[in-house]
Amino acid sequence: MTKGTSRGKYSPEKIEKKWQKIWDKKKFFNVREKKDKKKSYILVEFPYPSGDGLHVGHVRSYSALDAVARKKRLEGKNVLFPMGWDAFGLPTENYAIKTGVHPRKATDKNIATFRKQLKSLGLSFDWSREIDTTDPKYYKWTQWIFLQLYRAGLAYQAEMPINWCPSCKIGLANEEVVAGQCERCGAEITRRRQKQWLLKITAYADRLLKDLNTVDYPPKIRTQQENWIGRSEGTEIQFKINNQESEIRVFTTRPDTIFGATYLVLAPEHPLIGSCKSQVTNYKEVDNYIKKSARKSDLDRTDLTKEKTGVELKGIRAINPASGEEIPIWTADYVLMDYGTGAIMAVPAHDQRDFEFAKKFNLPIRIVIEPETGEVKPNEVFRKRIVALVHDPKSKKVLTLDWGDKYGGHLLIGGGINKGEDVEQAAQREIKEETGYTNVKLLDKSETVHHHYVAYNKGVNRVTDIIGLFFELNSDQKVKPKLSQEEQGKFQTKWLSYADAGRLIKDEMHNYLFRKFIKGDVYTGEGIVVNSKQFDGLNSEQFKKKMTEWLEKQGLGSSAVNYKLRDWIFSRQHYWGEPIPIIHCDKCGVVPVPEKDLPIELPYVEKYKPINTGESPLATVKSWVNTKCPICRKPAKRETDTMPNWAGSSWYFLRYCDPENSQALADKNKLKYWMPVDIYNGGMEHTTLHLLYSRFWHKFLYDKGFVPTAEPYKHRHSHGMILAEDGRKMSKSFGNVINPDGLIKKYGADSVRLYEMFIAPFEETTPWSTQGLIGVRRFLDRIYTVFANNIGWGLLNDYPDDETRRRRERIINKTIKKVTDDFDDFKFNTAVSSLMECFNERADSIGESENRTDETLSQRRWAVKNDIKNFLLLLYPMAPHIAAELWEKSGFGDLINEQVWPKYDSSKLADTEIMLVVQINGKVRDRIKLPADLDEQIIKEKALASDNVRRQLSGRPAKRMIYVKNKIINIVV
Ligand code: ANZ
Ligand code: ZN
Repeated sequence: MTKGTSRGKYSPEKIEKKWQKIWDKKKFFNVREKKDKKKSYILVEFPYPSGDGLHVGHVRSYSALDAVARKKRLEGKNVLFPMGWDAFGLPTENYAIKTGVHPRKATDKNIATFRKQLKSLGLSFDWSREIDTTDPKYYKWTQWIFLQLYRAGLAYQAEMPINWCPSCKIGLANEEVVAGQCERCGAEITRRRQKQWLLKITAYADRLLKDLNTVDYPPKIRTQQENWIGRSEGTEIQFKINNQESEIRVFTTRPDTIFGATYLVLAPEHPLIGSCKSQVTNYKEVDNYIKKSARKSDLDRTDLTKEKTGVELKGIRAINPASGEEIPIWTADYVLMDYGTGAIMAVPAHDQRDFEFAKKFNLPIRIVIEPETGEVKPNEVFRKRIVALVHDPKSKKVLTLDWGDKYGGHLLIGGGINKGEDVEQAAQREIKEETGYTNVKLLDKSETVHHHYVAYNKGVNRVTDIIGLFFELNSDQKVKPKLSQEEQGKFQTKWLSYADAGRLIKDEMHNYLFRKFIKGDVYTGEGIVVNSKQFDGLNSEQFKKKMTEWLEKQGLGSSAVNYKLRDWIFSRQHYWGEPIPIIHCDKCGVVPVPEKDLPIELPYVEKYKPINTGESPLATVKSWVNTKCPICRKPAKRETDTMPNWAGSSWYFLRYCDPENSQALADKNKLKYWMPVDIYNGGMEHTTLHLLYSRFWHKFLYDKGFVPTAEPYKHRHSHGMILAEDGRKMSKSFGNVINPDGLIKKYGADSVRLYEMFIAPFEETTPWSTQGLIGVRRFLDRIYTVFANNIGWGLLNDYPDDETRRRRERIINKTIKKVTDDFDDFKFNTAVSSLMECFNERADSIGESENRTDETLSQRRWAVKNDIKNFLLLLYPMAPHIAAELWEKSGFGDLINEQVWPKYDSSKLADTEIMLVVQINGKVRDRIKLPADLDEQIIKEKALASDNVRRQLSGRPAKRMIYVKNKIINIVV
């Protein structure tokens, strides 16, 4: 800035307060249903108001969605953009235990802090709709929904082995246990049986999966939901027990391996074990084993790295329905009771867990599937071949041939079988001919592998029966390799470490043999059926179908579907949660609280410490616990478990539609107007739990006619985390948490907001950089100064000439298009950079001569009213305060938030003119202005005709000319 021309400095501290007051006072962002206006419901996950206050990670999601909301309003939409507090939960309770401050008090204080912080960012929430999940007026309806679920049979009690955190003294859902530890405190989880409330989310598994087709979630989120639900199609098969009526049902996804089932395994909790007690001769041993495994968590039991354990049930045997063979029955804790039928047929040749178990206990292993690798191709020529793997046990290396990328990369040693040779001789010969090694010892042979491939050197499709042979190198003894004409120089012999070999041997068949011999992997894929009597030769797919049909006919089995999804453990033994509205009466049993008595409010408690009985602290409040049975009026007791912190957030988006309603969770017409949520943004960590839980509740409410849509959210987006400046996760313990308050004070809310949108692609995790924030602040400084000056000098109604108009209109229209599209695609960072480009568009690149650098003139590029209007409108959603201020200063009338989002004129987007850079031997010698998209021949002539070029060439002829369209021409002399 030249001194004296400054029309004022950018002071966000003044501007931001001013506009926040104006917006607040006029209630611009408060909405009501408007029949004639299209709605848009934009939702950000509401925060847990922790004692730490907001951090910059929260701000990322709020800023972005606020920008979307503001833009939608300018686009004429009636926008619902609400905020509230997900305020029940352990941290507050733990804080209360530590400090003695009542959770209610602590929560109110934390909410006040969060609210103040959010307001200082100037986020355009409809604050009249603020909700708090711990407010009895709110949780009355959370309890009400529970009662509806209970009536529908979807809430039930069961004695469950639960994950127990001995430090928090709380039962945890599986998803709250991370690698065997409590998600909150890190303590080692133990198991404990306890009566728990569960919600039957599994009843909705199929619909939760199918209806993913009706919503628009990013693929990553969709896949996570699908995997969590974990639909598995298979067959249930009955195995009769000899000399007995009873039978064992197993669930398998591989009925094609039934002839390889050499034993059965029951989960230790399987009821059949108890009912066969009298026949089991070693029952004591079995019983001991059952007791031991009851102490382990599912995670421990299914951990692939842990040594398998188990006990045979001696005295009883099962009959394989396909082979008629008698096989032993075991119990082992790698089989879980709550998946499938709690029993499996073990196929050690084709299942890794069964394989390890069988090896340990010396059970028979029978191969019934031969691998089929590669793709089946037409006109295949059949061959028999060998593949040899030579390993050096001393150096732990594998001998490979590197054929280069074109011919399959790293492979083991392969070759044909000559007349009169057996496979071992063929392999020995190939090893010698191709690598020269002569002193190797055979260790193992594989089953036949049916491999389909293209023999590149011959150009034919082949199907081969391959036998893999596993050799050990005895010594380095070597002769000169004897290569055929075709092999000469085509490959290099290489010794690879096991790790490299696993990675570099890409061919499916070679890689399988490597894993089989070196890692002890079994073949778990599908293939060709063998050792299965009349079914030999079928492929897995055909045999699966045939076997299932046959079993069905015999009444011995049927196809079945299982889900990984478990019912939702809904009880917590804690104080700071919604009381479960149930009364236990000695006479009437479990009695739901009558709806008219809701809410069941949390009583005031002096001590919050969970008690060692595993009960909630509420159990100690006698005056609350003791009540009357609603049916028989006799003394009864209240349920003392509370709901998990996922309860309140499972329906909050509905309450925002009608937050004050005391008659219903929300008015039906209001729900009809606002639902579904159009855009929902939240963290990736909520993809499987919160998102599934809330979809489940919503579907239930839909079935009961309480909500108008089958799905709650139309689009879902997820933002990446913001890490601390040191690249680590922000955490109190590292002391690296970045609080936005100081930054807002120092740099302004607009800078913080704009920076968080600019920081990286929205879904990417990225570290914070205060330097980056300062850069964005500078950008706003420059906008303010340039615009304020131009306003001061007087804005122009029109461009000085047609030439300038064309140029400026192109830039502005392009930017409108880019920002509009980027907002729709959640590409906020590139929206910001296109605004920066638009603002900075340098004089030379828009066709002004290079020496016109004087600031006053270049600043006058921003003198035309329309340009300024459009630019401010594009800036407004992301940096609303400064845009509002400059709008007002420009005297455009009304407020910027009452304007219409600019539209671009697509006829003005094309580059009509280019600045062609002319180089001679790579050095820039001239720039010439030309119409875009000229014929290459004309371009060449124009370039050679330039005065500068002619002078430089001084008669030398051009050898070649290289043209980069509309950009550069390089003359080579
Ligand atoms: C025989 C078999 C042969 C199996 C084979 C696999 C490979 P998904 O896909 O996850 O559904 N299984 C069944 N119930 C189980 C339980 N309660 N606890 C532990 N394992 C159980 O897995 C289904 C497979 O997991 C089933 O198919 C069964 O093993 C095992 F070559 O049966 B399979
Ligand atoms: Zn009663």
